[in-house]
Amino acid sequence: MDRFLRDVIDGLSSEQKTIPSMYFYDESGSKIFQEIMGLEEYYLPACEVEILNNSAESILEQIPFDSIDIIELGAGDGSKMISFLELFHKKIESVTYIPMDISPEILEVNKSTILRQIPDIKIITISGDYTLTTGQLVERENPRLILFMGSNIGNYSGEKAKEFMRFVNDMMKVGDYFLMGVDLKKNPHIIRKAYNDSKGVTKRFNLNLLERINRELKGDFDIDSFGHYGTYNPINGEALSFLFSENNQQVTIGNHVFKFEKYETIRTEISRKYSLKELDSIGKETGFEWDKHFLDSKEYFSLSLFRK
Ligand code: AVJ
Repeated sequence: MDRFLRDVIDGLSSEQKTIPSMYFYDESGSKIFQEIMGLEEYYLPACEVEILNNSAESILEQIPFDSIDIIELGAGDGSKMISFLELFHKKIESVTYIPMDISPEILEVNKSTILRQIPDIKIITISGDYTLTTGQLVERENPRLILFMGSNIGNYSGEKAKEFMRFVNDMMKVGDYFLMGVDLKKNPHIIRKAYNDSKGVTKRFNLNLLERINRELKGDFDIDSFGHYGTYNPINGEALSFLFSENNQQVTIGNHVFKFEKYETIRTEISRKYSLKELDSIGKETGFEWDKHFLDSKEYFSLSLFRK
C-alpha cells in the first residue's frame, strides 16, 4: 500500500485522530507554506534571516577547518543560505555544499540558485528521505558542518527530537559541528498568532491536507465542514494545530470509512518551542560537547551551534 494512504488510514483510525505534518508539502501545500513565510505574524523566517546576516561571521569564527562539507538536511531551494555559504566559501579553502531534501526537483532549483551566486562552489545534491540517504556520505572524510534550519526540529515531539539529535550526532566525528535553527519560547500570544494568522493562510494550509487526501487517495472530505484551531501551551512549549469537524459526519477514503463526531479533532502538527536551557541539556544528553546560541535582536529565535 502507498505510504501516504497507510499513514492517513492509521492516523484517522487512532483514538486521537492525526495526520502526519510531513504530508502538508505537496505542490499546493508548498505554495501555501511560501505564503505563510511571508506573513508578518509568522515571525520565524525574518528572525532566522536576521541571525544569518548578523552572526554568520561569529559562527564561522567558531569553526577552525580549512576544508569542510556543509550538509543541509531538508535544504529546500537554498536561497536562504546563499550569503552564509558565500562567506564560508570565501574564508575556507575548500567548501562542499551538500543539500539533502525529499524532493529532487527542489534540489535542482537549489543547485542552480547557489551556482548562479557562487559559481565555483562544489555542490553534491542528495534526494530522498534523509533518514535513509545519509549512507551516501560514509566515504567522505572532510570535517562536517550539518545544518537543520527553519525550526523544523519543532515538528518532533520531545523524545523524537532527542532521537533526531542522536541521529545527527551519529553522522559526525568528534570536533564536527551542527547548526540548528530553533524557535524559542516567548510571549505566548505571539506564538499563538503565528499559527492562527488573521488572513487564514494557516487555515488553508491545514485544509489542504484534506484536499490532498481527496485528490490523491479518492477521499470525500467536505472541506467546508472543517475548521482550524491552533493552540499554544507555554508549559511544554508545544504549539499544536488541529482541524475539527463542524458536524457529525462520515468520510470515505478508498474503501475505508471514518466517523467524526461534532467538534472531534484531527491533530495535524506539533511545532515545539524551546528555551536555551532546554537546548543546552538536550545537546548534552545527545552526545554534544558544548553549544552556543546566536539570537536575533528580539530574542525570538536561535541559531544554536553544537560541537561534538
Ligand atoms: C516548517 C515546521 C517550521 O512548525 O512553524 C508553519 C510549519 N506550520 N505554519 C512550523 C508551519 C504552520 C513550520 N515548520
